[in-house]
Amino acid sequence: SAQQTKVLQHGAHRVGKRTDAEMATWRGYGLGQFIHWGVYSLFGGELNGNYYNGAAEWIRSWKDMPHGVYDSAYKQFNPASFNATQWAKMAKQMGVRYVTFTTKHHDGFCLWPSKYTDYTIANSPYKKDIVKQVVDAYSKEGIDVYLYFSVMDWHNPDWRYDLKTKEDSAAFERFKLFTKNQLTELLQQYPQTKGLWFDGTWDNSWKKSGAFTDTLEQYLKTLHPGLIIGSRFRADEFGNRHVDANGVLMGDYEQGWERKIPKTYADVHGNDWDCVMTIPENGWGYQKKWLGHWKSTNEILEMTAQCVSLGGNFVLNFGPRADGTFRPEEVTIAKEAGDWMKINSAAIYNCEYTGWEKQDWGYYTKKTGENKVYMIVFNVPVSGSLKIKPAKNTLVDKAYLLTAPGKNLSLEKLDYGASFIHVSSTGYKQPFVIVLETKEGS
Ligand code: FHN
Repeated sequence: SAQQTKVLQHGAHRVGKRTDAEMATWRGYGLGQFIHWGVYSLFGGELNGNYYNGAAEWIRSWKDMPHGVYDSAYKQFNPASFNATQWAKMAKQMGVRYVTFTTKHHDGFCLWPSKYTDYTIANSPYKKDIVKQVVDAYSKEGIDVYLYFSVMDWHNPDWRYDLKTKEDSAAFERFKLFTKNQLTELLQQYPQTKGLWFDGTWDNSWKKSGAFTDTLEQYLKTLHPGLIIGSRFRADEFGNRHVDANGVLMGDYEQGWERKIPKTYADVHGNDWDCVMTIPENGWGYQKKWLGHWKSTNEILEMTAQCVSLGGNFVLNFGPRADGTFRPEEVTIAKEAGDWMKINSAAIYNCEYTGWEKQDWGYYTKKTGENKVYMIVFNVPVSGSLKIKPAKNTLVDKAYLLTAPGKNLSLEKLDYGASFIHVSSTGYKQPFVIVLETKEGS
């Protein structure tokens, strides 16, 4: 059927994935860390003994929160126990390969000494540049750094949700320049930055600025070749976000997978993508009380495996306390996930979608550029028989536990191109990995 294609000036400028080395690195990360830290961490979702039931980093917008109280709280932001090197070492031990750090969340407070506003870390009792410490410490550990930046800014008087009057437009012109200046400043001050992670870009004011957002994205990429920017940044000239009026992704990867994971490969439309996830049900900044379910390490590992099996990365959020320390639950998860990754990361790093039919025991991943498929096994059936059914023209040559190379597992052939691998049916506390060496053939 004939497809209606609109001629767009500010739609996608590329169809399909980026093919450069920077993006290949991004694609291979597998596991990442997100950190939400700022003035909201001082409250931890609480004010005078009452708990806000929204996400803790949104507490400024709670009806019970006087703006004056929130907006002067930075005068108490003095993270005596903050040690960026310790943060980076914890992340390294966990096995994450990139971090996304909040330079400025919706409240507008800047964790770097921006010269375009006074509402920054430089004017807190702490004074020192936090973004620089994070960028330096993580880069030193070999973890790539991405800067989270909220365009929506509750502190800047020129921010507008919509442009309804001339006055709105004039204010928003100033706001756009402010945004461009801050982004330029970040890239110039922290040249190790690999990408920008945008947020707070959903309001009409921004959606009506398609030409500006497009030009700004191109400018940032010229300033910083290789820079990675997801689909949350800009809008086309019709105000479409993520995908343009022709349904083509705008941005280097799909950024819509927040607290949700695609179920099938068809859901990702051939795009690069990552999933950002909270440990509690919702809430990114520090929350004194985690209400409801919070995820176990095995659930987190399963989400990681699921994302990688569908060609994406999994990014787990941490919300440090205002003093710069992590709550014990997060420390434990980082440690346990890291212990698992130490043994099994071969099945997570530089892996991609296999195209093999999913089976109930877990997830397949494939080492990019190699004839190696991993089975990350979460659910062993009571029979102990794990079914595998390779994609067309693929045969399994050998199977062995990742922890016992050289000790081949026997493959029982079934008559429809499938096989069984028989394992013990009980006794597992954690997922395990079986390596399949494959070759062409049928
Ligand atoms: O409103 C924010 C929220 O506080 C948090 O930063 C998340 C992280 O992906 N992004 C926004 C909601 O989409």
